[in-house]
Amino acid sequence: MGRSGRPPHQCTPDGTIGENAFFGSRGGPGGRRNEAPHHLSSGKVEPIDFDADADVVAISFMTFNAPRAYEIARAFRRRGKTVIVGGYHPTLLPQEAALHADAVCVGEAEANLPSMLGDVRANRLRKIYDIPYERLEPSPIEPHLLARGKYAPCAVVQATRGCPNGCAFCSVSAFSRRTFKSRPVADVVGEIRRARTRRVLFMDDHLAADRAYAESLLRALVPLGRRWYAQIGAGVARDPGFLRLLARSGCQGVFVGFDHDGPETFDRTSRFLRETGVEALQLTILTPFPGTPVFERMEGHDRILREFYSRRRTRSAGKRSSLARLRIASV
Ligand code: B12
Ligand code: SF4
Repeated sequence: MGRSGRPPHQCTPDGTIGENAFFGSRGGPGGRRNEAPHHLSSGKVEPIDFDADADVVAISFMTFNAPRAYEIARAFRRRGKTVIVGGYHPTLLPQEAALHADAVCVGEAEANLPSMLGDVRANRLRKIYDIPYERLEPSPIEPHLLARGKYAPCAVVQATRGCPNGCAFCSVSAFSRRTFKSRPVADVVGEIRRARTRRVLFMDDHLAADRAYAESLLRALVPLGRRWYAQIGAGVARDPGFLRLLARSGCQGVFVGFDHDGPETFDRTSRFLRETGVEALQLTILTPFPGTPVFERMEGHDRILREFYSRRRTRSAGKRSSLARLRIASV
């Protein structure tokens, strides 16, 4: 439970950057400027400290919270802070994000953040940074940068990034340009061993996309005795050997996704739910995310309403009178 008495629901951000990260002028040892990040927070969990003692504010956001992220960026820039942004939405619509920030990271922070901070220091910050990153060595989050008790008490780990499947509606394949990469198993296991919690949440999009890699990771997890959760393609259900290995390695649950179209979807879904007794359910409508083939197709047919960006809440998508235009939405 968090200090507020409510369960902490927000995962600790993985990788190098939080939803808001402050880099800056807090004195380091001997009064030297300290350019390491000094606070990571989620705007949904903690109030944002607009007067933070920072030179650079880094903001990460998805499409659904872009309008709020732009408000936050404006507020910091009014206070003279340098604002850099990254994440799914800025990567997929960098020109739009550049209107609201001093610099935009397209893709992964591991490749771009050092150049961005170096250029801030040298007073030559550019608008867009798009340095590709071939490896996968995410920096584990430094726990002291997060407020204690406010985030879910589990280790957040990423073993693989990307997904080779290329579903037309999915931002992951748009972001990763359909690439898939994995970390050495020993590296992942080392990070999990060092984590102080027993629970582990993998941020991977499809942990079993490379079955041989997944099997070697699972075998290495067996002796650790951790309890873990991940997203995995439903196809593994057809492989009893893999399912046994999942169970032995400490897997407590997997998130699987199904996409259906057509009026029979509702009956099929409700029958499936009754038969399988799934424990957690997230139902979403088809959302045309920027950068995806679905978005391109709908935009080509003039079915995207741009007013999304001027609205705070967009909870509906679907037919709009006979025009059948779709609003970009997040549910
Ligand atoms: C775990 C997860 C969740 C969790 C936890 C979310 C959380 N807020 O902590 C849960 C299940 C709650 C969730 C919910 C939702 N999610 Co989600 N989620 C993910 C998932 C699988 C991993 C996120 C993650 O931590 N990745 C690891 C980090 C390291 O990656 P990253 O954030 O992209 O950061 C890297 C770069 O982008 C870059 N970067 C990021 N920020 C910044 C900032 C700066 C300044 C710089 C320099 C670089 C930089 O560097 C990082 C390291 O390389 C992603 C898919 C994915 N692979 O990322 C989907 C994803 C982000 N989710 C998505 C969506 C749509 C949602 C929901 C809106 C779904 C819904 N309809 O309700 C909700 C929103 C909930 C909320 N209020 O936050 C979409 C976003 C699409 C988009 N275009 O915006 C994704 C991409 C999934 C998909 N298949 O499309 N989600
Ligand atoms: S399998 Fe999942 S993660 Fe991979 S492209 Fe399709 S929806 Fe995205």
